[in-house]
Amino acid sequence: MIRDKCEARLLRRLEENLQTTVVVKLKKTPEQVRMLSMEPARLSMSTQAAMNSLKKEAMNSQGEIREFIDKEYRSFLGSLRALSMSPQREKPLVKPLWLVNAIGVRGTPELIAELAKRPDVEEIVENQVFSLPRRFKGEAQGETEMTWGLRRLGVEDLWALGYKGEGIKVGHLDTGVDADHPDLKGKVAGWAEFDANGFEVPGSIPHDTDTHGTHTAGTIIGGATSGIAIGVAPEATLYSGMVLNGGSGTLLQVIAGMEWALAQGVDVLSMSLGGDGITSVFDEAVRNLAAANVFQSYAIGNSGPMVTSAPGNVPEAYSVGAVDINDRIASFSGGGIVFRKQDRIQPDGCAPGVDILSAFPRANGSYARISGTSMATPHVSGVVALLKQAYPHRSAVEIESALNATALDLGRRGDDSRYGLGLIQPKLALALLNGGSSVG
Ligand SMILES: [Ca+2]
Repeated sequence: MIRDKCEARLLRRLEENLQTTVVVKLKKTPEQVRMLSMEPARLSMSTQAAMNSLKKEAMNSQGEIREFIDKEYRSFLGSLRALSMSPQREKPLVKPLWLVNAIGVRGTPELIAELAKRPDVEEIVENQVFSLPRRFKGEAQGETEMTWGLRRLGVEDLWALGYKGEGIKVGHLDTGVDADHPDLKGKVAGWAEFDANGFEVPGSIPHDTDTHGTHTAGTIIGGATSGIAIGVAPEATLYSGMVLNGGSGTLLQVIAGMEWALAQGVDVLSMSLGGDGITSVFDEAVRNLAAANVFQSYAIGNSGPMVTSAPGNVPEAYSVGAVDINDRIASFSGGGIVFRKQDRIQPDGCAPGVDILSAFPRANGSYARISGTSMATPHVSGVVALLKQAYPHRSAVEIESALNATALDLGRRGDDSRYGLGLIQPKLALALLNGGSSVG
């Protein structure tokens, strides 16, 4: 039984007889099956309704297994008492999730084996660690007034129409953020830090445990105090969750951050993170965020052609590849076909991601120029914030369709595994959302 439900890597760990943190996925309830069988566009659920439904389903279906874990530990303590011994193992740690119907459990191999036997358990996976994708030092591009990325996307045309992101909430899960950076000050409206087991750290205040989060935040909401505008949506507000402590984070940490972002009511979620290959727990999380009408822009990864990273490669996310100032795809930019049903070619599209100037924590020099699909992703997130401000009643699916229909085809003709549908063209997407012509 345990072999059917656990990955090989996790089984090896359990054989080493170590306390392990795992994510236990429960079988879907009939309501969850119904939600998953519908196209996100047709669910037309409000964010609040989607959240309430997810929480209710999780609460109703997780009671028994949580009781089982408690009982198992109580009986362990009881047997020790009978032998007059003191406990030599900790109480199992349980982190209930609701964005996916799963619980995080830190426990002994025996407990995990018992959980695998339960009929309500679908799968048990390791609390996988994600590390930041490789980053590449960038070269100067001789910009004035704004970064080449903002210029290439023509964001000034949208700004001129009054769309700078006002009233739009962007979720940002990363290494943290230097919220007092002069280009970010006053724009970080929400902050939370999560530990490796997915619990929120009480009393945490905004800080960057690396430099990556401040850089990606700068591309979304950064201002122009240096004389060069760095952010696509400088009037949007950022909800920043620290899920990569010093550059790496766990599956539970990231899922907890995704739950938190949804609870903040974000319109867009930007994640410049991921792990190469497929992580099944992300499928349900991404799907449910889509059902709650959140636009998800996620990096496709920096491992080059034929490799994609999760959660960017989940069909309901908008996965982003990186191009340079000459519209050439970066050699590191990922893509390919993920072999699952309803899969399409990855990435979905691309955005400026090479030699990108943005904010760095003040302690690290305030500005830096780096390259990666991590840098392309926040460009898309910022653009979606502008489009959402212009057309607040357009759904995440409609906005994605507009980006897809107006993308500038690059590379091989048509959709391809390097550029996806091509470079996003915000002004044309705006016109399409308005019902205007997409030809420009
Ligand atoms: Ca193409």
